[in-house]
Amino acid sequence: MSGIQAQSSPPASVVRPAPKPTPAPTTAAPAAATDAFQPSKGYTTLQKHVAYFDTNGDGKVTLAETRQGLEDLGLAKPLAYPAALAINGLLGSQTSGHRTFDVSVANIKAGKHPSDTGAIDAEGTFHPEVLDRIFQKYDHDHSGALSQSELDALVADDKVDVKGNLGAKGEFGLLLKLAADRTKVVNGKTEPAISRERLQSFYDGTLFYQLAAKNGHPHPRRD
Ligand SMILES: [Ca+2]
Repeated sequence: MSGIQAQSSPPASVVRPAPKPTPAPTTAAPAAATDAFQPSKGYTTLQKHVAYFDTNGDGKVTLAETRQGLEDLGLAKPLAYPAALAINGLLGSQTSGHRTFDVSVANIKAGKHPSDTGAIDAEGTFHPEVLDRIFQKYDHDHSGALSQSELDALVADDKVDVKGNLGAKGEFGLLLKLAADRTKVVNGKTEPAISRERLQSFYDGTLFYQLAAKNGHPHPRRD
């Protein structure tokens, strides 16, 4: 008896299913075990937002990249370094899991704090309907823009923790400084304000790219 088993042929009456199309061979290397971006997976809105700062695309935002990114947005040099120190000092360790000033783009959702508005969910995806509710509640004159004091009221209402509350104040303060596109008169005082459209572009991750390009410093898009 031979050790090779004969292969039985299927009966002639069996109809074989049509062969499935074979996927085209790919030469792409398997994903490396790294927290660098994998663009094929698509970025969340929060990742797109922070990836603006990752100019060399290595998946980490260094202190120098944050400083440069802030300057490109129009922040004055003397303010950009302390702001970068605060941002990377807070988010570096939270997103990377060890003590570092490098912020992990892939894991930026770990840097979210409980005192935020909820317009970006835990996975880093933007929900426009939350922005609608924010405007219904805080845009008191229905002008389609939120002023400094209206944003202050929003941040105060969202306060859950002290650190997150300070972070939220800092974020909106910086946002108004860099991106205010309206003014509003509140209690007889003119305040800087940000329009619904602009706030939406902040949340959907496209605002920073637009502002820097307008300032003559285009950053590579990460989509
Ligand atoms: Ca980088």
